[in-house]
Amino acid sequence: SGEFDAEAFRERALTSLVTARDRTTLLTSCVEGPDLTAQHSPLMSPLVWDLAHIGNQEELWLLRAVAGQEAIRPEIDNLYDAFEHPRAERPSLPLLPPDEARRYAAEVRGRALDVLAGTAFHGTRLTEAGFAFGMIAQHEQQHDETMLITHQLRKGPQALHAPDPEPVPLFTGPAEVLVPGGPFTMGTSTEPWALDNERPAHRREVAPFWIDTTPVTNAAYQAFIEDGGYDDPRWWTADGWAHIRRSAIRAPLFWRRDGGQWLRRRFGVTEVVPPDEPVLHVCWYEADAYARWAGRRLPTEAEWEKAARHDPATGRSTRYPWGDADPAPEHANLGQRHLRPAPAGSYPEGESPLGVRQLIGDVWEWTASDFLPYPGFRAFPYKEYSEVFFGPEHKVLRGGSFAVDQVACRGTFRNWDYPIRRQIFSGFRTARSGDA
Ligand code: AVJ
Ligand code: FE
Repeated sequence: SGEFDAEAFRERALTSLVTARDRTTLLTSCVEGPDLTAQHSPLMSPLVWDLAHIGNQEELWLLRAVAGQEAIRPEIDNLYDAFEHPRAERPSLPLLPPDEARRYAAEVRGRALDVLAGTAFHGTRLTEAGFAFGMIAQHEQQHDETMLITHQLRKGPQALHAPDPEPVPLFTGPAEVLVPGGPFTMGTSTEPWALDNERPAHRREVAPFWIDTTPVTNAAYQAFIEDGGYDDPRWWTADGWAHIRRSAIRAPLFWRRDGGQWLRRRFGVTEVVPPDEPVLHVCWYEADAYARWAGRRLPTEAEWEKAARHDPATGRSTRYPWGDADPAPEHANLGQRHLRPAPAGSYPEGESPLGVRQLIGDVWEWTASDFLPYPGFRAFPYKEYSEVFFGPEHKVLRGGSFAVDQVACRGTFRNWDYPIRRQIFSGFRTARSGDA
């Protein structure tokens, strides 16, 4: 029946908020105070900024916007407004010290849970289906991924621990899969916690194309390096070539050549680059150049989503490649369960009807597309979530990484960043046009 189950949404909201806070607590308690207040990279905020910003956004959207409460500490709003202060500037602000930031976030959370218990979900657009609670759980998880990036950039001994993904036999399936041409439904109008930029659902015509069955591996990427890929302007766009020359980029971020092999630093540990793992920490320019070198190209965003959601048997778009069920551990590498992507070819139960693997989880996948609104887009609940980022300066990433929680991951979910960025957990797969 179409009846609204408020208890189910309350339960889902509560679980999502608790899961996010457990992760935030881990990420902000596994290092000492000085590591929380220091800036580990000009690209990132001090961890203690993320912590109080998480609390402040929750105060704005749940306590004030939904419940109409007065500000707890109105004087700190400006400090934690991401648009007031660029990341590079944040360490010089009079930020709440770690213990105060923790107390503030905890006080907001206590009140938010009271609001959740008393909310009728079929009210305004913000409370419909618990949207504001889902938005805030996603926001916290997105900052948890940001904080994990800060941990990766931090110098010093290992602070985080997690088991490695299960080893799998070397993937020997077909290297690419044909996605037939024709229209499919892109985006969503029914996913209750989908963000403004994923809406509305609309039909998209996509010509037939082939797409890699798995993300591009470190071994494949090393072949590009060994073939002189970083020294050959033929593979690079003009902007990409200028950028890698200026920045002296010759390998993915965190890689280092040692005699005959490539090493990389990963969360404070140096290891030999694993050949069968999806390549990580490449920028859009590197992904684009690799694809050209391979005689291929990056998939467009619409192609990526069709490969991930189109079910040729029904003509319907599913929520995930494996169907409509919420992600489970056998489907995908999500939620910081592991601190690395799983080997290419993992998670056969997560593959799409056409047999494409690891679209969700492991590594964010760069697409060829600029971040643009869908036809009928409406900014909600604020222009600064997506609208101010639309345009050719941001490229879309899809699918989520091992550092993405399931609450912030769907077949329709869109991420974006500058084409030079590679501290993020970014990889890619390639495509080619045609049906032959
Ligand atoms: C969607 C990951 C690009 O981190 O800048 C966090 C998410 N928005 N706080 C970002 C976000 C507001 C956003 N990304
Ligand atoms: Fe934020």
